[in-house]
Amino acid sequence: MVSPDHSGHYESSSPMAKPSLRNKASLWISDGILFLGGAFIAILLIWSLWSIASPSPNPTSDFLRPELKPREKEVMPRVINCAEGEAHGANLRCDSPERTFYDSPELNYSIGSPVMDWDEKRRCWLRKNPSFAPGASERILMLTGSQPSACKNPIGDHLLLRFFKNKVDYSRIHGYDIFYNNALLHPNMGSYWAKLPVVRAAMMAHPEAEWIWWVDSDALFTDMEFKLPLERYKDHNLVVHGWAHLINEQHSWTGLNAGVFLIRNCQWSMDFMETWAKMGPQTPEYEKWGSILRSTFADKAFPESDDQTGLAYLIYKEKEKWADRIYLESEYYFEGYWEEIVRTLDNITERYLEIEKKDEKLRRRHAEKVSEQYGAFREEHLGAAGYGLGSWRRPFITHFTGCQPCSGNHNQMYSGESCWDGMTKALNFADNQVLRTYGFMHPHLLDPSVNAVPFDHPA
Ligand SMILES: *[C@@H]1O[C@H](CO)[C@@H](O)[C@H](O)[C@H]1NC(C)=O
Ligand SMILES: *[C@@H]1O[C@H](CO)[C@@H](O)[C@H](O)[C@H]1NC(C)=O
Ligand SMILES: [Mn+2]
Repeated sequence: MVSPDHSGHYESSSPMAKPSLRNKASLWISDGILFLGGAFIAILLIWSLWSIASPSPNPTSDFLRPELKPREKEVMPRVINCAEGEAHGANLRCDSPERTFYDSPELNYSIGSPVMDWDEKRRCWLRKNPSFAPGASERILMLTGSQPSACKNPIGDHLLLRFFKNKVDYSRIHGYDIFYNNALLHPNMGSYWAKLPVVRAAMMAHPEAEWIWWVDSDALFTDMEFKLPLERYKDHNLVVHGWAHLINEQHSWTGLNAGVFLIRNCQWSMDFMETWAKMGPQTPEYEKWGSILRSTFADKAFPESDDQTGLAYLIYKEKEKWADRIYLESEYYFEGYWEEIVRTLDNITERYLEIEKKDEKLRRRHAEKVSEQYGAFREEHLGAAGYGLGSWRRPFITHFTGCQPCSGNHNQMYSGESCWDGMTKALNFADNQVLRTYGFMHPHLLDPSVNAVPFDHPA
């Protein structure tokens, strides 16, 4: 086992983490039924909206609308009204002239200087910028990033580009904003600690977003259609992939994974981030925390305090204070260990092709903008697929824990080749779901070339 690589800022929250046990079949089943029930209702709802909205579009009348004005007229200055955007979506050209938290001289974006009354400050900003209010309670900002310098691995920057493209694709398909950071926002919080200052700053830069979704640079979406079941998290402020008994009873530092998390943009999260960050390398307590964490979580592989074990510690030791608001998601691949996933991708491709052969509406050509509709259609066929390990559903997020694309370091449990081939396979698996809306697909998962898609004439 190699030691954690501190040059790989942002890469892999638990650089050399071992796979954790994740066969909680009985838990899945009860949660699964709830979730499927919800999914079924959602499909019914979308279906009924669809049937109302779809009758006889009139292409000619929609096409060259006479009220479209010449461009010159639009650049004329106008009186700006912040409410104006409401009917048409967010107004990006208006900031309320009234004071908001941004005008306070005490404003500070850094860890170590927590904001007070954040919930009220956010609400107040939204009141003054009302075009952002519709949909605010479900709005998601995705965050990811990598180190400030070039990658040591010769193909590292190329891999990071592809991992980022995948997140951009997912975000575009679902209408989420995304921010990629590659500056070290706190000089002493490098490596896996670097994401905390980014999340903190993004909370303040995005008062319009309810959720901040951190996704590591070495994780990718392998189901471009699946959406976070936000309704399930309505009473929680932080969601991570994890298993309570592995943390609280087995005291395993891999009882959760901190490389992907969803955190609510609220005061609780401000406070939680401060507490969590107090275990980091920027504090005089860093060494002390290293030994506390290692004595509490016996399987922790290296002596330095790390964000993942720190999070597990807060869940285990400060239940009333924090854990009640932390949702340990274990039903689906909120993030999943690549080694157990990559080998299933060919079979999953086959299963999905079979479904499409049976259902003509899934083969219909469509605009990328309406992709969520087709995700809902496909869900009708996935009832028996299950979720997580052993399922033939596309895994939601595949995480290359233990393979560092940028530094090129990897856990000695596997070869570098298996890491880079696995990444290529997963990236192409995801890209096929995107490219097909553009009329093309990779013929197989290790082939960089593409073929035109024969939609209604399956080969
Ligand atoms: C913000 O707070 C941090 C931590 O308390 C401090 O080091 C920094 O100087 C502050 N920055 C500004 C611009 O006040
Ligand atoms: C893929 O499917 C084949 C045929 O059904 C099966 O024999 C094989 O074990 C499956 N592979 C994996 C990794 O699930
Ligand atoms: Mn990672």
